[in-house]
Amino acid sequence: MLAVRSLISKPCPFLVKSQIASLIHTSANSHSSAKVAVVLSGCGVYDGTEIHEASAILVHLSREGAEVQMFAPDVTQMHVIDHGKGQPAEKESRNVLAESARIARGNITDLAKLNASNHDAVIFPGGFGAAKNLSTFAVDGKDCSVNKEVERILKDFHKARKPIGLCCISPVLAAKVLPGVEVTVGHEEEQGGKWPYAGTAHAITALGAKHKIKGVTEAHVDPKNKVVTSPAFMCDTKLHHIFDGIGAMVRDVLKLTGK
Ligand SMILES: *[C@@H]1O[C@H](CO)[C@@H](O)[C@H](O)[C@H]1NC(C)=O
Ligand SMILES: *[C@@H]1O[C@H](CO)[C@@H](O)[C@H](O)[C@H]1NC(C)=O
Ligand SMILES: CC(=O)N[C@H]1CO[C@H](CO)[C@@H](O)[C@@H]1O
Repeated sequence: MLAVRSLISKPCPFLVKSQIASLIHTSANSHSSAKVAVVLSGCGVYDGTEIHEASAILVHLSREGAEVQMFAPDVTQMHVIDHGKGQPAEKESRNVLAESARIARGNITDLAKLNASNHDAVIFPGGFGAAKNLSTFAVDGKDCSVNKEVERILKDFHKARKPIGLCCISPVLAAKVLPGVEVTVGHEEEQGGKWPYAGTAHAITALGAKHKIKGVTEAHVDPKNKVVTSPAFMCDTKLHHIFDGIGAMVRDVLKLTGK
């Protein structure tokens, strides 16, 4: 008892400051040299990219040493939602590329210019933009169509055997475009509100894909298709659990690049 307490309350005498710094450094950076494209769909959970998910992806990619370039389609948003009221702002119209530029701190490229041969992997954060602007899933469910550029990009990375990462609602894009792919959107039952969008798992199956049950801090890897998915905000939980699940997804994507 005494021994344990003294271990906790006293700083370890054998580690000098520089050693502590080098421990932190090695654990925090595995020096990936992968070039990763991140595809955004606006700015804000109800009409665009989920901002915390985009940020978590960028933090994890930065920590692992990857080189990032952000893209978004130059199209009008399906909706502009007043996020304070949770209702459409009827007379407003916004452009997906211009809104996504907010998250990219201005450094963003038209999705039409994304060429898979210039990147080692592609990652799609979630948010309703993926279901409203990158596809029509929010309106059409299993009968959805996918933005032509998004479809081209998913097929090109898949054909080139380059990994594709998706989280939250974005796995529906892969489910629609890549027949038989395995993805997760979390659990298949609501469990008293913990998984409010559990019905999406059934839509994934209806789209011809295979759904895999995963917890929020986990990622699922489909090694055959090199597709990596994590539930993120499909789960009603604390932000750090979502951050951790996205970290697992990012690391598995980077591992599959082999860089
Ligand atoms: C914008 O992103 C590109 C691609 O990642 C990078 O090469 C360039 O340095 C960035 N420009 C600025 C101003 O940050
Ligand atoms: C993509 O880049 C490769 C290599 O730079 C090039 O050969 C190819 O034509 C490009 N494709 C498109 C659609 O621009
Ligand atoms: C305004 C609008 O609805 N824009 C597009 C958002 O994205 C979907 C899917 O690509 C399109 O069908 C919409 O036209």
